Amino acid sequence: MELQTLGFNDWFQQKLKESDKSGYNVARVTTVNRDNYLVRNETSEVLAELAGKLMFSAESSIDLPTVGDWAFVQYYNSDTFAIIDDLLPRKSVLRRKTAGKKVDYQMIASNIDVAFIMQSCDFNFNLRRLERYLVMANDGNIKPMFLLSKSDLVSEEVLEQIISAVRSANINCETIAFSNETGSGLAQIQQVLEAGKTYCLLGSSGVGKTTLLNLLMGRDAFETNLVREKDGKGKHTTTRRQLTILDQGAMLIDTPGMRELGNIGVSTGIDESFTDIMKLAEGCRFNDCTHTSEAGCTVMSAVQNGDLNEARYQSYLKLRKESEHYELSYAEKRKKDRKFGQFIKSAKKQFKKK
Ligand SMILES: Nc1nc2c(ncn2[C@@H]2O[C@H](COP(=O)(O)OP(=O)(O)OP(=O)(O)O)[C@@H](O)[C@H]2O)c(=O)[nH]1
Ligand SMILES: [Mg+2]
Ligand SMILES: [Zn+2]
Repeated sequence: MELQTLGFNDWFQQKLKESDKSGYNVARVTTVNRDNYLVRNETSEVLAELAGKLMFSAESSIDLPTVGDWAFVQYYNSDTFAIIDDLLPRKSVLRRKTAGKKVDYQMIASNIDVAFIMQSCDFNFNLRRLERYLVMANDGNIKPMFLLSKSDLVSEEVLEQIISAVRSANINCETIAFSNETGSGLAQIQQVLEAGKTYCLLGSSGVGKTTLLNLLMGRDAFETNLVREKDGKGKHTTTRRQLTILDQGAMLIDTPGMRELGNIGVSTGIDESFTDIMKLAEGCRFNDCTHTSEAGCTVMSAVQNGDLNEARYQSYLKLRKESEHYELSYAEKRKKDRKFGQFIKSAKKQFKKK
């Protein structure tokens, strides 16, 4: 096996050249556990730990390894154990705002080519949530695809209704309806998967992410679980992020279901996810039109005459407002962190002088 088969391409090769770490080995982070990692290179997958330097220099959890990262490592004990010294730059990231009020990001995965956003046809289908995931993928520079799982649970009519609801919401990302149960649509998913590319499964708990992974692997390698009948909610069966290499060479990252994708804290990605609105906005009288109160706003007139769905318009405004608010708070936080860093530095200097 070569590093290329694990997704190491010209982009990373260039970053490697530009770095001053030519003496190091390079390996891909395939599993993130609570206290350690698994990293994989051409020959093997081994347990790895963080170098102290990396651990202590990390300002936030986004500076630490996440699944999919390429890392500079040193091997020990006849190559059975590794220390992660540093990370190569990330080509793409999936990240979300941390839960609660804290202003920070939580990494989901990195160096992803395609994000499979999965919703099940029964209780889970929700356009507004889909829009949030799309913004997250676009923000991270990742191609999104929509997977509608459990198509066996609804009639053909209902399935058609769901798909046309996606279309009429102007969401134009590729959509595949499938069933792990009957196998319908699986061939379409298999056709999408390319050797050497990395795919990430995203979606609520219980929608069937791990079941799909097991099917694609051809065996029950990972645990899945029944969902509660009452509300169709899963119980978070998958608890860690893990990169699996399929026999045909594509890499698939399974993630624990996200209970909720609240404020996603993006800085970009909204315009790409609302191209219909961007297109309408070209006709607005003012270049800096906010589409909320201005005269000659073609976006608002499209809502009025029914060309643009009101709920989609509201969803756009809401995501934009959240994102602006979050960007401000994040910039503020980084400023404070830096100030604190400077304070510690000068305190240390003072201390040394004495
Ligand atoms: N009817 C039906 N059930 C399915 C399908 N896919 C998965 N299931 C069932 O849904 C339940 C949850 O599946 P999982 O694969 O564990 O779901 P998950 O998305 O990995 O959930 P988390 O790991 O908690 O995020 C299991 O009981 C599966 O058997 C499907 O296509 N049709
Ligand atoms: Mg799972
Ligand atoms: Zn406007």
